[in-house]
Amino acid sequence: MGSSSDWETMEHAAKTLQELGVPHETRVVSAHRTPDLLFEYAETAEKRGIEVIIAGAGGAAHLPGMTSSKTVLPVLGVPVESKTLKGLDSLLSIAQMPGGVPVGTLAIGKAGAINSALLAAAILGAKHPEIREALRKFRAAQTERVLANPDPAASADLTKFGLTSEPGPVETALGATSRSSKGKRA
Ligand code: RP5
Repeated sequence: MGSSSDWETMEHAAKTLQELGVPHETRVVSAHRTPDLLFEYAETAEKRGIEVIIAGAGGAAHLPGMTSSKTVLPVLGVPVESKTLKGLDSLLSIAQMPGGVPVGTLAIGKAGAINSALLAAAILGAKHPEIREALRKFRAAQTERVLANPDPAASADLTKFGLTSEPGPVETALGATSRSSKGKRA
């Protein structure tokens, strides 16, 4: 990532990689403040056994593009949300690479960070079956969680609105309708 201030976002990538059991390292490498370190990091990554690089940066976010220019490893870019332009600057800086040097660009912020890890796992899964299986399990568990909680209102804290979970007149009426027109409601 370009700055330690990006960690709040990029920790979601690290946590997701950890959950999937993907070995990884996390580093602050700035395209603007430590350009020599960036070149060294990108140039030596392949030799060190790194297979995918996730680069998160904000504002005039040159890190992912410059990293990609110095390696043929896949580089995934996460646009970190900036204060002034809400990450639109980061998104465009990372996504709008000229033809020839690609950066796989994810969504702005936390969602992009999580998805960068999932996409990295999908890429690594072609070579490492255990990572592909971990990804399959992650997706199945996610589907299960959604199916197990179809009604957010059922688990909402109604007491903060001065309500109880006892059915009110409208719900009772709906229940009566439901019973009287059996089979018509989902
Ligand atoms: C970028 O500038 C970093 O990726 C960060 O998102 C942004 C601001 O950096 P700091 O000023 O917080 O270090 O290079």
